[in-house]
Amino acid sequence: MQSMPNNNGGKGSYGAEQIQILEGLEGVRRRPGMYIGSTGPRGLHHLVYEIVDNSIDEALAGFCDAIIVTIHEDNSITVQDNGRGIPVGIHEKTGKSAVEAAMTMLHAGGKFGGGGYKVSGGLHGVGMSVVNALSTWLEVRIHRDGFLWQQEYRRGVPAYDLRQIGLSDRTGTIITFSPDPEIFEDLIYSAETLSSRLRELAFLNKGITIQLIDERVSEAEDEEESGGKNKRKQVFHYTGGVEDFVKYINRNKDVLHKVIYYEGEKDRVQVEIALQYTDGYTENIFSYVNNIHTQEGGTHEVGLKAALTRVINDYARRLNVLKENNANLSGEDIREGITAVLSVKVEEPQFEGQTKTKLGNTEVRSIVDAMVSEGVGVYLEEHPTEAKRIIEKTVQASRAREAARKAREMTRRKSVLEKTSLPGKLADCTMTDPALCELYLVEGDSAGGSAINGRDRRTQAILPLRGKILNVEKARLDKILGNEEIRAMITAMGAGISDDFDVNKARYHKLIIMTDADVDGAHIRTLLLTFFFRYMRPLVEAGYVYIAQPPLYRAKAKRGKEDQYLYDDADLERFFATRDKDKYDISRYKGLGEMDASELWDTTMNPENRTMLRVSVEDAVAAEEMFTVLMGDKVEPRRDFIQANAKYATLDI
Ligand code: 0RA
Repeated sequence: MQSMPNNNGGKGSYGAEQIQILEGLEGVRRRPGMYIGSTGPRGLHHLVYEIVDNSIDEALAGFCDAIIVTIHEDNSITVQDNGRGIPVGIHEKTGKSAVEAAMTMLHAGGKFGGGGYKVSGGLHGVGMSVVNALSTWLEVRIHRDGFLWQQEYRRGVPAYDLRQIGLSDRTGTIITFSPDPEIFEDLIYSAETLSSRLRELAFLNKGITIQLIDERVSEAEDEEESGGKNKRKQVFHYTGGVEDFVKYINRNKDVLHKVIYYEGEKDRVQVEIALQYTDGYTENIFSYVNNIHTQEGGTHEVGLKAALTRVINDYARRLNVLKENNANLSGEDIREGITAVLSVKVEEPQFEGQTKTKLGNTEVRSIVDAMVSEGVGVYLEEHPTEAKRIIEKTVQASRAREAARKAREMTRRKSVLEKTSLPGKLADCTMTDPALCELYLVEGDSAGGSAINGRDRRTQAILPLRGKILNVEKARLDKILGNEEIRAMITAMGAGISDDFDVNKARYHKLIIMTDADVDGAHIRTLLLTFFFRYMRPLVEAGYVYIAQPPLYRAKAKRGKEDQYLYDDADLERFFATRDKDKYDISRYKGLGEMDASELWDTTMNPENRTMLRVSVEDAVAAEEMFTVLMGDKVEPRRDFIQANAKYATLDI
């Protein structure tokens, strides 16, 4: 049995060690953004992932197979696992229990483990002490060595030494924490945000069972029909790993064959890859390193793409679909309609790039390349019918791409010849610094006219769009480039499209979608978002895409000066909670076109007082799913999605 914790830990001497710890925790509280990215919803949810990651590590080490995350009614969180339990023995150097060291010392986590390799860990990898420092209250309970142990902390500081509170015949760790309102802007947890990350973790770590329990949903409520979905308790458990992940992503799509799956390990790099072609046109590759979504790709993704291009071309030549004098199929042709999930686990990942989500380890490229060659190569050999279907698809893609290239060439040549290559309908702004410039996409010519008259012409450019734009989810690039509204947007933005889109060339750093507050407006907005998500995604990822919020009502006092714009029904209700409706003239705007130039400026466009929604791609898998469902061919899932989301007024990707 391990030694008992000494009980004069924090009390007797108040030495340099203790002061250092307090300073460390204080540093975290003073600059939380440095440790968890933000103090907004993202940072709040990051606290949960930080704790869960430790349990995942324990699972990867082979000692844990069940994790339960509970959102309590007061938005405190419990993360529970059946691992070995955080060690309770005394840490020699500090004289503290190992658990106290992990909870109070920055970067202490992981060090006290020894042996086994740590491949997981959050992006920031800051550990449990940061969660502790940012919680008003944290309690840890540990089943270990025959006892149940407990310790509590207040804003990171121990309330008492680790103590035994009972006997136990099992092992595991239970951590409960309450995020600090002094730190976080909003304390409400989103079950949806947590569930999509926990589901992802369950896919990426096959065999583990992860449960999410939302105690804010009453059991009675849970009994009711909720679209066949259990809202209080969700269980994620996948024995197929990333194969199940690809099935899940493609569940609403028409696929060309069963999922191709390969798993292997070389030089202590673990690789898991699953891929499947759909009859669609978009490429969806999700890559992960140590459970972290590598949004910017990296060496592992390069290895996957290179191998795929080579293997498919080799096979196409062998089938004689590609003749001796034909050029190779390009990588993009080969990836049209593909859904792939690549998960690698690497001991010492080097993360590079703007958001530190690009893998840099060069050795990983050839390892992934070799495994994909092997996996896909063998599959094609053993499944000639499916292989033929895949090759046919890539050849068609290649033909369409050639047509698109010609169409694009035309638009390019035009812009070289004519100096004024900007679209005729664009009312451009006079300033040229992209950081200061905004492009408004306005629904309809009449609202476009008001916007042009009402704008600040120095920084605000207006592009009126007529009618509905093309649904890009159902068209290939050549057809998309044939659409006038889309061409106008591409030339106005000036940064290209699709593979040659370069966000650094964007002529505006704010692209603002301004549509009517009705069903048609919402549809146009969705079409536009689909286009940006599919063909200018870096623009969305850079946070350059916004949605304008025009008011729905205007309440003008019949006597007196009060004149108030109200943005939705909740706003209206709030306003009249303390006022008498009979005493006001209330007008409801049916569309932007009903507003004159100065109204539009005052309510929606004036940077001093407007509110806008910034579109973000928090969760690429969820966004992908949303666009597939909203814009794709299948009617059933769309109806379900719209019904399930009918209560949400706004659209968030
Ligand atoms: C280091 C060593 C050992 C367990 C853990 C860390 C551990 C940490 C966490 C955090 C949440 N759940 C956890 N489960 C385990 C075990 C060392 C040993 O028993 O030899």
